[in-house]
Amino acid sequence: MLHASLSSNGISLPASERYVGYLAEVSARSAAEDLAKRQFVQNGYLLMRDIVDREAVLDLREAYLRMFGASFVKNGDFRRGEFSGLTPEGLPKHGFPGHPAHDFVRSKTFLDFVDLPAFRKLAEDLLGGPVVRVRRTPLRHFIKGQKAASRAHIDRTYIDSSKDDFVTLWIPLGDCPVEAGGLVYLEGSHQDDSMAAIKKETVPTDRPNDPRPITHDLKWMSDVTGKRWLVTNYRAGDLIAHSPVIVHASLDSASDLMRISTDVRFIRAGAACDPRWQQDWSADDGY
Ligand SMILES: O=C(O)CCC(=O)C(=O)O
Repeated sequence: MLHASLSSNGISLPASERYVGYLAEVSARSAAEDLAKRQFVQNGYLLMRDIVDREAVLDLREAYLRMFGASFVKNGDFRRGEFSGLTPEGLPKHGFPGHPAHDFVRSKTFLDFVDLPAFRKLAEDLLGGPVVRVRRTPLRHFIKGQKAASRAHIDRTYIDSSKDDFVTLWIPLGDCPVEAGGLVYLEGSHQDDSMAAIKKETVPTDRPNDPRPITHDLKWMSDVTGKRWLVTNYRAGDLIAHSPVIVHASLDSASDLMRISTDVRFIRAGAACDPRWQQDWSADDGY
């Protein structure tokens, strides 16, 4: 039982064992190890601890947050990155042109990070052959009190791909305890077609005109599937790889520590890549 009050998009998710569990961890240091590959196939995700240099991750967090000016973070501490409560005046919407995240994903600092050989190697080990990095790489940034989070979805709804040709690496850019609103996964959902049988009209949604997200109500999703949401306290240096068919979402941020993360995607070399994902990310691109 977690001693936290959890919600996603403002809807509460009971922190009981019925609704919430912990993500499995492997001690493997590389996805080339059989144990790691087996876990990825079995669970639909692979959580790896301390796989990226923690200081390099914090350097990236700092470089991004500095773009907002010193008053944005508590005590001027960009590496920790707690929200001061002060947002710069005239800030465009997150990731829209003119917002720091929009510039940052086009910067050498960011591209050097996402092009680290360790990420490519991990993807190659999981997909079992050469891969190409998908260019569109979102930078996520959630702040306490927004009651905004990623809705339950599978990646395949957003990017055309064959299930076995594609992998996402979700990388927290800083420590991200459960209450900071990291990524959560619906246990075993990569092996379950039951969602297809649920009539779309019965699904609660705060986006009736957008067929891509499944729902914003994680408790409902858990009730209807009988499955739990799996959480963890992510730390700078961790990453989680996931399959394009596992249902995932995120929790609302309820911590001063801002949740900043990126999702780096790889596709098997030679497989067709969705053309919409071959441009740099811009939050207004509609994809
Ligand atoms: O970081 C998020 O909130 C969403 C990320 C996501 O859905 C993904 O990496 O596939």
